[in-house]
Amino acid sequence: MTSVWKPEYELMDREELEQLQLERLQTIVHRCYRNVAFYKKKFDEMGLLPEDVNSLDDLRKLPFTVKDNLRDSYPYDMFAVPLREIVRIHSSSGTTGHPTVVGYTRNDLLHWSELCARMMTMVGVGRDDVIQIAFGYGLFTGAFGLHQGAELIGASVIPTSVGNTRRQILIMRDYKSTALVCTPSYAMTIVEAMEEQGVDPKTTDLRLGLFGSEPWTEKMREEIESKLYIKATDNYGLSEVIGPGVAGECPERCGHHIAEDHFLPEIIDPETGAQLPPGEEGELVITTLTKEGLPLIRYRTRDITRLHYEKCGCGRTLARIERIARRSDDMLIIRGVNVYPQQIEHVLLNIEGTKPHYMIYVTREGAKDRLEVWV
Ligand code: DLL
Repeated sequence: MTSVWKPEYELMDREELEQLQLERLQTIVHRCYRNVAFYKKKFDEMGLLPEDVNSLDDLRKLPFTVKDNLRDSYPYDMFAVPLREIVRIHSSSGTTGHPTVVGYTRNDLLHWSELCARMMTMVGVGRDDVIQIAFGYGLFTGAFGLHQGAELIGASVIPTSVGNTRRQILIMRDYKSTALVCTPSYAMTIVEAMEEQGVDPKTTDLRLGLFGSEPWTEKMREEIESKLYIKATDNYGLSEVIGPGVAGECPERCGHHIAEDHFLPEIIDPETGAQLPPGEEGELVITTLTKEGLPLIRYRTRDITRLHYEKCGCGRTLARIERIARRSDDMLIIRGVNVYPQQIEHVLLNIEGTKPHYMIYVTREGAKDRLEVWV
């Protein structure tokens, strides 16, 4: 059993957790209604008041939020605090045109670091680890989130960022990295490069992989584990909600514990929007319970999964989501980069001589996705 970062939350009695969730939900609903014009308008149209939320079941009454709402509020209109309260801005690709902009207050950053530390502790990261972060540092949330979490734990962080695979391998060997943080497909790229260069992975100190940001399979996990001689773990998150740190695997490997004290999860039928009972497959919807900069009510992630509430063998009481295998929209994740077909269409429409009839072919060469556009 690995250690638990915050037992008072991760092992919380469900009744107590639900009380905390309700109090936080009521606060967040008030914050959204008072400070975000989008929510005020939605609530008014639906004849709802923040006071109408008196139980967790009342969540059903509340409106959904979708990615387009964020896009239409570009860049800052969904922020619930004045810009001077925001200390960090990240963004991710939107469907067309505008990207989605996310802002963090100082408290949001503290929570985010805590959540990443929690998730990393869950797979066994400790202060003696040397963490090589091979996610791109920039607008993407992956690198910064896990970087902050690792520092909070007290591990040594090497921010190599993504790319320059030869240098990654050199650093991994010479700086004695014990954990690798990146997309599973980039881990496979590193494996292939090691094979090409005749580097024996056994000669590194690597023991752990923390992978996420794109779907991958058990088969790929087995391959990475056997070729790199590490334990490969999966973690899940999305920028709109906070970034990495939303949910992560424990050593039991029976799903990802979702940080329910910060995120209230639901599963809905993507067609009708109706809430589905635990264990049924549907779209994951998340309400943020503590966020100040960009609080979201019933955000539709478009990720398809199931929710389980049975107590886990690791002792954590937090609900688990199953590994994400697909989405309810047409977003593709190509080598960790989110791509919408509409974005490709948008580019084509602006190229003289092309017609907006096109085919997108996605193939795999080894572990690398390859996207071709036929026009
Ligand atoms: O990918 C956040 C993240 C960074 C998660 C690093 C884990 C590690 P976005 O770029 O906004 O944020 O993409 C979010 O990626 O809605 C899922 O469709 C997909 N996704 C993220 N993690 C996983 C995973 C980051 N472990 C979108 N398995 C999400 C499958 C994942 N899909």
